[in-house]
Amino acid sequence: MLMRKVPGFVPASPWGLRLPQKFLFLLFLSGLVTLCFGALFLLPHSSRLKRLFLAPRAQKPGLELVAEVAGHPPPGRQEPPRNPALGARSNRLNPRRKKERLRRPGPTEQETVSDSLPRFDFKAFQSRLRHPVLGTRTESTEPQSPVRAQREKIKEMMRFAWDNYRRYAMGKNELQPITKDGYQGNIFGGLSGATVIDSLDTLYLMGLKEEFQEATAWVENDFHLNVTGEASLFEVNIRYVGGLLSAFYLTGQEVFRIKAIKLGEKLLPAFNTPTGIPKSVVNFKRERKPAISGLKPLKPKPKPEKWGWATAGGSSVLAEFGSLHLEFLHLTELSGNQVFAEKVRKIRRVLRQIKKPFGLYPNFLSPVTGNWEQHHVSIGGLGDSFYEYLIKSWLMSAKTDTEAKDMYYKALEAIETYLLNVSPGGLTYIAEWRGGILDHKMGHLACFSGGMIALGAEDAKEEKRAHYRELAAQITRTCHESYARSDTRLGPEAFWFTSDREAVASQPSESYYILRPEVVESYMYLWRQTHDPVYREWGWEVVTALEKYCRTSAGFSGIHNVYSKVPSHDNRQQSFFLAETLKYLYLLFSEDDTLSLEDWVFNTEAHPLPVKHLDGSGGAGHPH
Ligand code: DMJ
Repeated sequence: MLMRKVPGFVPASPWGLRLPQKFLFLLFLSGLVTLCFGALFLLPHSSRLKRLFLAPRAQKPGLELVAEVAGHPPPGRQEPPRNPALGARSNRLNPRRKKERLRRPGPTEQETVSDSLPRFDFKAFQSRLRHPVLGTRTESTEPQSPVRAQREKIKEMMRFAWDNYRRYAMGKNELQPITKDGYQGNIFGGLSGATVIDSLDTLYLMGLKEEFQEATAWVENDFHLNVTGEASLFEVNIRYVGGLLSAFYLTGQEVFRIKAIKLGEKLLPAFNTPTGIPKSVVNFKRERKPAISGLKPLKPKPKPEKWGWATAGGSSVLAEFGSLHLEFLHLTELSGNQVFAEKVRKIRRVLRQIKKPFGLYPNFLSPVTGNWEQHHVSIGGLGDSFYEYLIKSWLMSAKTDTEAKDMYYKALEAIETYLLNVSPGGLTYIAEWRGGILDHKMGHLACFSGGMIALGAEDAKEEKRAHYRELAAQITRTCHESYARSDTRLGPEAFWFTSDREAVASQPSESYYILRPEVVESYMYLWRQTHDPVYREWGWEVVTALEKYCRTSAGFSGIHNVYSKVPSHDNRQQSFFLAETLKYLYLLFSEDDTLSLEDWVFNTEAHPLPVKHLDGSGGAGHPH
């Protein structure tokens, strides 16, 4: 209202309102504001106005962030696609992106999910370790020693393998070094970045700090779990879950713990079988979007279970369902959720109770009936890591899991009785058993057993210890022979013992080498047990051969024929080359207290998992 100035009249305010009028006006105004603000809550969830005025913190916190941990960025946060070849490094170096992240309102995904997890006392865990994680060696106390130079060479190989992966295939599962691109494959159910996750602990161990940070940044920003597809339970467990668990135990960074647990949860549907023996394949389903209320994600409707897969070759494989124990116990340890431990205890119960032919464990079991499906026994592929996980469960439990120990030594005795042989040329080998008939061959995969038997020798009955040490050495020597008898000094996928050949492949289809670790794995354990220099010599032969035949201009590749000096590359840099082969080689040339076997067991993908020391008498101080 405009008041004309009248002489003698003193206005009540600059606007000419009297006090009661002013009061009434303010009352009306505040009523109007309250009404408008309240109306925002009635708008649909997707309304732009609502998103503009109600910051995420004002909404039910956390849900979209939980969804993000589970694998997909929530709407509105998607960033423009980046050059996949630049991947995490570009994240790390892009300060704008960093700023954006810092500006994000509300809690970070880590905080949100951590809130629902019990606290893990990482310092207390570290204090229980007997040795500093990376040992007491420092480069300055070991100047220019030949062994240091060898270690440095292996570190250079790791850097080269990583750099090329990062350059040509960042975020893909593996590098194809000849075509210089990425390989995705279909065994991981749509998960990506197997090489990143498999490399984390090796990068950390070797002190490749910048590369480790790149890998970590990728896990934080780009490792999404909300994928669909059929995955191998075993492969996802040993590579992804194992890799994340190790990365957590080495660094204490919550992102690894959270993603390991989330991924572990995605594996649980595989266990929905009548026996509790998991299926080999787990079907990852995309998590449904939160309901309109934004409060709770919709539960997928349960589908009636069909057991068609069980009758159509749907057996579960001993090495697969028998190699979950270590990781699943740690998932329970880190999450406080007993479900993981219960699943593997159930498997153990079935295996303990089932009748075993001659004390042997066949490789195939029906998850529906709980019966063995075929009487094929092997310490190589299909059986291998089941035996490994028995002895390592004993060790990881700080020698309290006597059930695992008993099962291990009994199984080993049966293997010795029925499968062990010595060739006319004096080579000790473990054959394969088909319903009582022996195949006199060993797979490359079976060569891990030298290391396993060495590891288990120390806790055997007194009268058996020396025998197991010798057996471990003999098997490892045989595996070395399979390398020494090839033109490339690399070993074939399988080798035979017949009247006319020993420790060589019998046909081209088994003459390939795909950068596998098992032979150098055994060298590492035998070195730690005996300090016999021959294991370092043999390990160095492998380094030389890898450089000569497997190194290409853009990474390392497997070769089709170890009996040809002209390499024909298979165009794959397997993720286990970075996880295992290079790690075991590096450890072979390191001190014994680097990832000491008193503190760590290696899962079957060489990811170190800590021994559960029961007391607090660790002298590790502040591990590296
Ligand atoms: C790895 O994934 C693991 O070592 C597994 O136990 C067997 N196969 C490969 C390496 O050869």
